[in-house]
Amino acid sequence: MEKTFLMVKPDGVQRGLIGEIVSRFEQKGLQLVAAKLVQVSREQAERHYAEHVGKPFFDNLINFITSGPVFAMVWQGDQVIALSRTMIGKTNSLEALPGTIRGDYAVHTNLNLIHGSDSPESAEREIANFFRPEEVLDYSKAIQTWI
Ligand code: RTP
Ligand code: MG
Repeated sequence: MEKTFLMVKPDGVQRGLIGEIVSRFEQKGLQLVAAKLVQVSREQAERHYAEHVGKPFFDNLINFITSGPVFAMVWQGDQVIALSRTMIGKTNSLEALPGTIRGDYAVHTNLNLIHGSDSPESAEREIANFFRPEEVLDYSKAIQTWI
């Protein structure tokens, strides 16, 4: 089963949207296998966003993601990486459609509430940057036994 790293960013935590965001993935039928509130260090943030080093928005992005606690999660499910990116919505707030998390709650590209891994390689690297292997639990949901 595929896993992805999802993270409610500091703006989502500040705005009290953790429950709403978790609820959407639960209601979709995805499975939560790890979660914790984290104050991200600069080093951890730079590892997380390593692909963006040198881009004009990099410093702002690191300042933002370290500005307050984030809610880090690992979710599991069939094609969960692509599915969760669809549910999150486009990066650009003007393109994030209503019905997506960003489309419903975010008005600015830099305050876009939630991160989601964009590939299996990113997911593996990002999960390892936030969770020890034993923090990612393995349990079955009853519904999965008969589909
Ligand atoms: P994320 O990694 O945070 O889930 O967002 P994403 O995949 O949708 O977008 P990505 O391209 O990875 O960019 C990471 C974050 O950097 C900010 N950004 N600003 N042109 C810009 O000003 C620009 N491009 C990206 C966004 O906050 C984005 O979430
Ligand atoms: Mg990204």
